[in-house]
Amino acid sequence: MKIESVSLHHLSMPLVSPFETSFGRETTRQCVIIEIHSEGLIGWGECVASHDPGYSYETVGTSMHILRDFIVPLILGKDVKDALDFQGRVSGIRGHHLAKAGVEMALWDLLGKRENKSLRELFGGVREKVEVGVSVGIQDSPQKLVQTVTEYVNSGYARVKIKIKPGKDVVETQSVRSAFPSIRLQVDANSAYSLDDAPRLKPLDDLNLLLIEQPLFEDDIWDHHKLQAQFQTPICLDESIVSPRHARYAIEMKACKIINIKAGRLGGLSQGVMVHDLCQQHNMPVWCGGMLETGIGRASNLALASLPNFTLPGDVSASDRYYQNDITNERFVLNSDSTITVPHGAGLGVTINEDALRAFTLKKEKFC
Ligand code: OSB
Ligand code: MG
Repeated sequence: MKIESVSLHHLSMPLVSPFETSFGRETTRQCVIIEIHSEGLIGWGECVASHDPGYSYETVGTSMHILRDFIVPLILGKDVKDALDFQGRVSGIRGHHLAKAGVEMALWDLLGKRENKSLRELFGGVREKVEVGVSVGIQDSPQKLVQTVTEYVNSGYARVKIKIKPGKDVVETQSVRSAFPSIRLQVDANSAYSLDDAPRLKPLDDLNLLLIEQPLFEDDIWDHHKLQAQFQTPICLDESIVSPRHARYAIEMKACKIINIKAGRLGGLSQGVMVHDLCQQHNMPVWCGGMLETGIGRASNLALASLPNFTLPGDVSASDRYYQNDITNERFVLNSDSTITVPHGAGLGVTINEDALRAFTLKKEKFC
């Protein structure tokens, strides 16, 4: 596919409610939307870097820089065959996976549109709808948390993830568990603890949780092994798994029992498929994480989550959990069985609301 132009749209979108994690609170979400023109088709991708370097060292600022100054020159005017061809071209750029993944997504959208196949078909996905849950941010009090969870449960989510941090963990999780004795419940610490905190976190092990996500530092696969040895509840890694290699390390070290797959963190959807396949070979379940995506990234997450080893519900909630107005014309809704239907149109299977895109754009840069 000859790459004729690349546009970078830096967006800021208001969230329907603030989202607080152990690393901070967001009321608007920023991201970079990537638009690639090739052979009469337009491909769209989403770079999930946010404004601050809290989840990842990458930000919208660093990703605009890496995209503009390094990635775009490697593909503009070139014939990029597929995702692996793209990965080869950008292999000299160390890190910056969120930036790379945004472009790879747009290339997949183009490939699908050219071959008139959905991403699900291109990946070999087996499901037409995928089980999903909701990720609930840190709340002011356990009472407020239970109230918020109740609203999501009432709207049909059958799996709940709550964000925790030191001082807002055991009591909060116990409150949700007593209010909902049998709901599928999990927690996410976003690297807020160290191994010394293990005794304090131990009561979580009695709450019948599906998993405890990323309790320790991003670069601490070995300490996660030590923590997993002390817990019955599966440890799940998110931030630590930045490549298929890291997935192998975690499997070999027994650092976790479950992996959260995010194409952005791994550097592209192709890498997400590779981690899926590796985990499947090792009987390790995976699920699809989320980054508060727009309809573009959400469509790609659903396609990925249709692969067979995504056996746990994903953090891919309905559009109305995030945005009153989205940049895709399609909105994703929760089915009555706590699933969301995987798009079936060519490529990502979504169309862009150009007015909304323009309204949320802080800055646009076009290269041709
Ligand atoms: O750790 O899973 C995470 C959002 C932003 C950054 C990191 C994470 C999250 C979420 C939200 O948990 C998941 C979603 O998109 O609903
Ligand atoms: Mg996480």
